[in-house]
Amino acid sequence: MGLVVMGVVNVTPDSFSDGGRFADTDAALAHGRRLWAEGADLLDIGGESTRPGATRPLVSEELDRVIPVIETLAAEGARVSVDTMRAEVAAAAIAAGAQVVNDVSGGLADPAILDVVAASQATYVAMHWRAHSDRMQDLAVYDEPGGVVAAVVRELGERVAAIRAAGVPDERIVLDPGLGFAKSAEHNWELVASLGRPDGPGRLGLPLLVGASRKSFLGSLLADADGNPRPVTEREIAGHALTMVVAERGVWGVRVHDVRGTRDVLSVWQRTR
Ligand code: PMM
Repeated sequence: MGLVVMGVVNVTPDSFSDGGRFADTDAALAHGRRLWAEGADLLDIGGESTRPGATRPLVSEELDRVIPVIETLAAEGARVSVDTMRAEVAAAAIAAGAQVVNDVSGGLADPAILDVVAASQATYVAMHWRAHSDRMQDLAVYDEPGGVVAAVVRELGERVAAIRAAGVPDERIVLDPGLGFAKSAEHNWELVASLGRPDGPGRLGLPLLVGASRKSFLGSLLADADGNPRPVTEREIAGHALTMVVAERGVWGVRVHDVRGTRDVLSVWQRTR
């Protein structure tokens, strides 16, 4: 298989990127079906917004949001991942047909999630993360030698040790540098630059997923002359350019909102190889 395209289906009333338009089950299903038809390899269903400053939903709210969507899309033949930090939600999602658990906390928020994954056949995506959204930007400090790249590799390496210790085999582990999570725009660009480099996260020897789509570091890159960031709905082309770059640098997959555009980019990329 070529590079994996993970299409984002946020079932949250407060997601920064889609304004909560897919907040109800039917709308989320319609969105998921569309992304699947456009060629997503994986639909990433999430019920907790990780927007900086967001407050957490109750477990019951998160379950109510994601489980009916996962159940239906999986029954229709889509390959589904659940975007959750909670063991209870991961277990219910796997039972409902999810084949991938995408944990932005890499097992730090709820360590029992690693046991749930180990006891299943699910693939586990472990993202670099330092704290929940209400205080993550306070922790965007990387003073150690080697800066953000060395810190992310070291901290992801610690997560890998914990994931392996829980009994998840390497064939089922994917790592993610966590662009935008406890990171400044500069930190994100440094991490992107390190992909494919011997000191980058690839050095951990596991496949990498990158989620850059619509994030604010793209908005600030494209700011207007007065310094106003490019609005979230107008960052798609920049995101596609980044997909091309990270594809060239050997990542396993990308997590994107615009599946159709991403497929176009990858068609061009693959045709040039
Ligand atoms: N970003 C968000 C949510 N989940 N999961 C992974 N693995 N990597 C990411 O970069 C990531 C994620 C936040 O973005 P959104 O609100 O647009 O979904």
